Amino acid sequence: MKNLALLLITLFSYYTANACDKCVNYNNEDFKIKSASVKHDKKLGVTIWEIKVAGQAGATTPKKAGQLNGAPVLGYVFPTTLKPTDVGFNKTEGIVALALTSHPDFDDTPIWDENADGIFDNDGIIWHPHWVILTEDKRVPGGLSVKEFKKEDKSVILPKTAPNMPMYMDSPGFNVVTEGNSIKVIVPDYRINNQTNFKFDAVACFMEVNTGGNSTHTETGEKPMLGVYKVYAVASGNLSLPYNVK
Ligand SMILES: [Ca+2]
Ligand SMILES: [Ca+2]
Repeated sequence: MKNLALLLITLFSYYTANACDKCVNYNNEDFKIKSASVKHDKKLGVTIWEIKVAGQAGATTPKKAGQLNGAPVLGYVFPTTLKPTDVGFNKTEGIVALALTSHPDFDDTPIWDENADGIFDNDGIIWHPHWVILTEDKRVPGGLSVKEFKKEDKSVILPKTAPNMPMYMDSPGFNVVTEGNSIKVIVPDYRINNQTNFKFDAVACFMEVNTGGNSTHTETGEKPMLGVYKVYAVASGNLSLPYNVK
């Protein structure tokens, strides 16, 4: 835990010192975090994760890039002290985060139809959750990326709800609700191994997809497949994951 906190503080110092030109467009009150909470509702057997912002939560979504390479992704992200195995991954190094994202250029929830129109591959812009494993990554200004693996790596375990992509990312399909200054996600207890005593933080950030020219991306390429390019706000101010489930 101490090592994780140190890593996060180092990363925080790193990414505040770097800039990203196009992410400036989204740096508004909708990503200015005022508070974050995770509440356990024992009667319903769920945790309710919430971020409150100064503006309208979820009202700002990315402008289409028109292609997958360079596609923008906006996120309200909860880094946690949960273990990768608590959310259905194999044991691996990194920070388990629940990321609420919007990205109009692509759909990565093939088994969910979040806008309920009968079409399963057109929901990318609708705010939806992902479990991700974040690792330090100096190739991007935000200093973090979603952990990738080689397609042939047989030791990798992904949840059954994960899209078919070579990175530690799941599309768990939890309900996301935006209302005024609040964005919430509802997580059934059994989907987090009944853990209700973890710590967390909240981050608003800009991410970007990199598939390389002609989809030549490799996990050790010039840029990560999904990297953090700009952090707009951190609830704790220093990414120390100080908050407890209430
Ligand atoms: Ca979908
Ligand atoms: Ca749909």
